[in-house]
This record gives sequence, structure tokens and C-alpha cells, in this order.
Amino acid sequence: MIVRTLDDVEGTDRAVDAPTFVSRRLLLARDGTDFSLHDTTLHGGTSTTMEYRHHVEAVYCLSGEGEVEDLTTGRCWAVRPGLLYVVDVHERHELRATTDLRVLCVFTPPLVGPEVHDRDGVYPRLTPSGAADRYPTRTGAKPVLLPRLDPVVHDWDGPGPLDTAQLESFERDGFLHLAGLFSPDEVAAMRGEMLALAGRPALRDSGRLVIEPAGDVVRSVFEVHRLSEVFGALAADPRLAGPARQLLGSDVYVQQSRVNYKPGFGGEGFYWHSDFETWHAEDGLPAMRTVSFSIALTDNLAVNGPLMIIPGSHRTFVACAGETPPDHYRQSLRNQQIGTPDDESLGRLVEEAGEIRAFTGEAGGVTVFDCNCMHGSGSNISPHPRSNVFVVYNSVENLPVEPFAAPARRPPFVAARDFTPV
Ligand SMILES: O=C(O)CCC(=O)C(=O)O
Ligand SMILES: [Fe+2]
Repeated sequence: MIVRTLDDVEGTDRAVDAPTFVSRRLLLARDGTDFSLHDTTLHGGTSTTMEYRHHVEAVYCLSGEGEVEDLTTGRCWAVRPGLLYVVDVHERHELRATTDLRVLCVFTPPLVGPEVHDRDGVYPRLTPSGAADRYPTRTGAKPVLLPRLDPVVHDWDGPGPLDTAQLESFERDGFLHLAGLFSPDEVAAMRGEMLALAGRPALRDSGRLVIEPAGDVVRSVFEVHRLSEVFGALAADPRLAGPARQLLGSDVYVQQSRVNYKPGFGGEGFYWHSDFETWHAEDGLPAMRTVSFSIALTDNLAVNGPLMIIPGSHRTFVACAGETPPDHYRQSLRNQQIGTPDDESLGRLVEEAGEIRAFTGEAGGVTVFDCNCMHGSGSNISPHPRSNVFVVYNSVENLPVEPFAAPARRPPFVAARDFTPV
């Protein structure tokens, strides 16, 4: 139980003096509650314009008199003791205090502590450590294109294994294709392993095994590097981990691994998305310092739903509309709808790129792509399966915090909590 008085709060960083009000933040994010609670007094004769783009707020009047206006409609209400108003859809509004006005305010998500109103009366969305969210998404607002704020290549001067030309092309396009990285024998061993995993019934109950939206066919298996020695060795293989360390400029750990089976006659596509958008919103990865390796375990053909990437799209963050419902991953791993870009943003990325690149090639080839590449793939209506194993590395200097735009973290089989470097 948390027990606290106003006196406990006075003189601490929980007591905030703003130009038009004083606020005593009795509960904040650091208390572990999903809301914050503030005892706030607006000074008589002042007015405060606010627009909580990232929060929902309830305000209950304890004493004094004033008026609140919804600036989106022009409607006004008298504020007096016993009145509650809730700013539930981020309405811009003005609170005018006729006398000193004491109100109790509840915010969700909770305020972190150091927030002050910006020029528009917005509180920024902060991480639990107090850092600003540099890639706000799924805030309920309209989609918007934001510039990338992180480097793409973090280590230009190290010993390799990628050469400067490869680093330059990765930085420009957001991807690299490495043909023939794994031998036919190695591919055969991984393919055998992948089929064995699909046949393990216990994996279904654990949630690691995802079924296609239509039918009873295996779509994906997650955390394969822990389920199988063969894939464990793959994740530790210097042919992947070496370039990952170089691109991310630090030690790396496996953030996620999965096999996407995409069987013939029925493997559904993956709609356009940036993995980073989801990993940021739902897993709390703060920065774009994560890289994926897609290893082809079957030939990837023009006709069996190959991976497609919009070149250069990794330099733009598409903040998505909508809000993340609880347990969203159960739906999104089968068919993602929240966290996908709108048509207009996608159109702009493609227009700027001038093309969409499809990654075809023989089994054993590897596509390396930046976490913020806009990518996807079509359904497989051919008889040929298109099966790829993905290993995702994150920098140990970019460990996850609380999700930026989801009610709770996803399970560790989708977003690792073991940060041991490979
Ligand atoms: O397997 C594919 O074609 C794309 C998969 C993908 O983007 C994902 O699993 O995040
Ligand atoms: Fe993806």
C-alpha cells in the first residue's frame, strides 16, 4: 500500500509551480500505478490552455469557482465543487479560475514528474526515466511522418566484417543482401529443425507458435534460438553477430527470433510495417539501434511472397494512428492492423524511393535490414513454401524500458528480457 500526505510531497520534485497553478503530484509513474494523481490549485484570475495529446485526464473540483471551455466545440461549463470533467479524446480546452480553484487530477498514462506544458499546453510523453519519447506513435492522433533521430551505421571504423561500400549502401537503403552466406548443408539442417518445431504441439499452448489467420497451418514460431540448438548456434554465428555488432556499434543481444513458414497455397502476407514502430510502442525499445537478419531457408521467388522493402524508408518514422489494445500481439502476429501505416504515408515513402525492392534469391542467402525499414510481403498462392528464419539483434546500449504506447509489455518470447551479449 502507498500512504502519503501533502506534507510528504511539499518541497520535493513532486511539487510543481507553474505560471498559473501549483500542482502536488501525489502519485507518479515511479509509484507503479497506471495513473498519476495530482492535487492542483489554479490561481484565481488566471486561465490555462491545455491539450493533452498523449494523456487522458479526469478533473474533479474540490473548492473554488471557474469555468472550463472545450475549445474544439466552444461549449463551456461552470466549474464548482463536486463537478467532474474528463478530457477523454485529447480535446484542446481552457480552464479559467475565477477564484483559487482546487482540483484533483488523474492522468493516464501517469506523468513521470518533470513534465511542463509546452507552448500548446501539451505535456510531452516521457519514458519512465524521464527522457522524452522521440518517436511518439499510437497516441490517438493522426498519422505523421517524423525524421529518424538515430544513426543508421554506428561503427564505421571497426575491423569489419562489412566493408565501407557495404556500410554505405546499408546506410543509404536500409538493407543489404548477402547471397550464399549459409551452405546447402547448413540450410538443410535448419530446414529440418524448422519442420520439427512446427510439429511440437506444446509450442501452441505456450503462445510461441502462431497459426495462420485462415486454417490450421503454422505461420510463425517465436524464440527459435532458445527452442533449438541449431537456431541457437545460428544466433551466435559470427556471420550474423559480427555485422550486427558493427552496424550497431556495441555488443548485441538477441531481441527476438522467429521462423516465418509462409507455406505454399495458404501462407498469408505481412502487411506493410516498420518493426521498430511496434518494438518501440509495445516493447519499449527507445532508439533505432536494432537490426534484423532474414535467412532464406527455401528459395525466395518472385512468386512465393518474398520480403519487400521500400528503399530509404528507414530514415522516416511513420507515427501510426490508433491505440494499442490489451494483448494486441495475439492478433497482430497473425494479422497486424494497429501500428500499420496509412495509405498516404506509404504512398509518399514509395514515391520518394521511386521503387519497392523485392528480395528474391536462393536458400542460404541473408537479407540484413534496419529496424525502421518499411517492409512487408504478399501472400503465397504458389505451391512453393517461402520459409525464412529471422534473428533480430539489439544494442546493449538500447535496452527496453516500459512500452511507449501499450498497456503492458509483450511476453519475453516476442521481446527478450535476457540481455546477455552474444
Ligand atoms: O516474413 C515476411 O515476409 C515478413 C515478416 C515480417 O515483417 C515480420 O515478421 O515482422
Ligand atoms: Fe517485420
